[in-house]
Amino acid sequence: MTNMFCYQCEQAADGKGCAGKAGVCGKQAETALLQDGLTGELITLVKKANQCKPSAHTRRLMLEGLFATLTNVNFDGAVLERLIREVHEESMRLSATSAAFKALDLSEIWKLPEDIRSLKSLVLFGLRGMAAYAYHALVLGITDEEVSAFFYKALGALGDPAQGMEELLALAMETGKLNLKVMELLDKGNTSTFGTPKPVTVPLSIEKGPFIIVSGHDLRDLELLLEQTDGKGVNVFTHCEMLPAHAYPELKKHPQLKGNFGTAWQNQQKEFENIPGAVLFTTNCLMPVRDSYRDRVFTTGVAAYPGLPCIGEKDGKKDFTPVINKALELGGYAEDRTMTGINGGKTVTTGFARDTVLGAADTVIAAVKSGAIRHFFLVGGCDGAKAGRNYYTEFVKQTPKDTVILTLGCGKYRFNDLDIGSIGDLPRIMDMGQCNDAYSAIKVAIALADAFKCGVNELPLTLVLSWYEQKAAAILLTLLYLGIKNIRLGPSLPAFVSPGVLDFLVKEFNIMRISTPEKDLAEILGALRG
Ligand code: FSO
Ligand code: SF4
Repeated sequence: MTNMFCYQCEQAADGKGCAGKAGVCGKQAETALLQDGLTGELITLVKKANQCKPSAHTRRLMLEGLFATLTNVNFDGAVLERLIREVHEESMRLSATSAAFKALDLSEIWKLPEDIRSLKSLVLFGLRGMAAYAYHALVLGITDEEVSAFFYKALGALGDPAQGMEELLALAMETGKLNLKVMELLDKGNTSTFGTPKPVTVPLSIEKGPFIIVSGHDLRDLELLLEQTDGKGVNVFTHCEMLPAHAYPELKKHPQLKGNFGTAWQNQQKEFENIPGAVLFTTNCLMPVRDSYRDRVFTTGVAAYPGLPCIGEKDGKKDFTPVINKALELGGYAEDRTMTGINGGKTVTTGFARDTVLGAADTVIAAVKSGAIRHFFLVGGCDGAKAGRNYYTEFVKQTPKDTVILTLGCGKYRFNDLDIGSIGDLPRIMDMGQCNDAYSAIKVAIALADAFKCGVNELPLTLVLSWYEQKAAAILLTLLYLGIKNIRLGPSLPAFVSPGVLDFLVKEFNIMRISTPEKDLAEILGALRG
């Protein structure tokens, strides 16, 4: 029997790890072992890359390889086998000798002493998340030598048995530092390609007629699809993390980009049931595909699922004709269809990125000084299936009227259709974008701290985060690198954080697990009064 072990995401079985034949996410043991094999090959590749000059091909393979091991991205054994072969060949090419070699066996890392294993896992998962962002920047033509060199160094350290606690803790912080740089590069790529995001109200209803739903994070893929659907009578709707696309002028200019379909990723199997439209997954979070909609789902980029067509790339171009034809064949709904968010709202807003919020900085600062705004909460991160995630809905509902909620990532679907009013001209819920737009939130926090002449930790701001997969691990490392304290994290703490490492995080950063909305709000706002 083939046995797997994986504990990289928040769904890890029993809060410990998925073992045996399949994971909670639907990943089969064979796939998990291929992902481990691919990671071992990548660690071996960077050893060679650290000894000689890697090429642009080495970098692309490394990013694709890491991205393909992220939760809910790639379930396709054939694609993983191809990647393993390509990485091995690249290692051979970079080798000084032509002698055959065996790649690192990742299970060696799982056998290490608890705290070392925990820190190596934290760095590995952070690197996987960071690779996803670096890949999105790469497809927009943006790369950075310092970032590539860090990937090689950090992956190399994972395969080095001499690395101790001190070195690995420093490496974890450096991962946070470099992830900040990657998010900055991606922000630059997104804004220089698609324009500066502007606040926008997005309908949740679906208009009659043929349609395509685009999910995932890759704005470039959405742009290509929009260009190819111009004038074809096919509407395009965003799904999950693609929602912020509506705020970018270069994407919004396409009139067929109509609205947003459904809620967060974990509801897709229910929401896509018998859907009369085509679905395109550009990245995570892709769930095992059910028969009732299997024939209308496509993937592209690093996302893959056995049996689903994956739209490939040739000379920087992608041909989405099969997706468009499928939408035309299915025909869509016969009548406009009214749909709502999880709280019954018919629209959501997005596009409150750094330029918009900082553009209103004078108003914000005056509102804080006058007491009109008492506190900011950054309630963001990932959504997921656990019932405990209802915490975030209740938390937002219970926040006092003189507080503002900044949000990002797919966790916002728990509350982004709520109408909780505004403070003057400022809406009380402001969606800053996708999870990588944590960069925008960091810029805003730093600018506010400058304006108030204090540190970020002294601002009337509390971070209440939800995590699911490895991009959240990368962002958390960035926040810790920036010295941000008192983060509340939920719905549970990562299985890969050992008691020893947790002890360090609590002592250094006072990181804490969410409790109940009532208790946490009382503590946060009570501490302000005290
Ligand atoms: Fe969500 Fe999935 Fe964006 Fe993640 S759709 S969970 S952190 O992939 O990346 O927020
Ligand atoms: Fe389990 Fe998450 Fe790993 Fe899937 S990615 S096997 S749910 S720990």
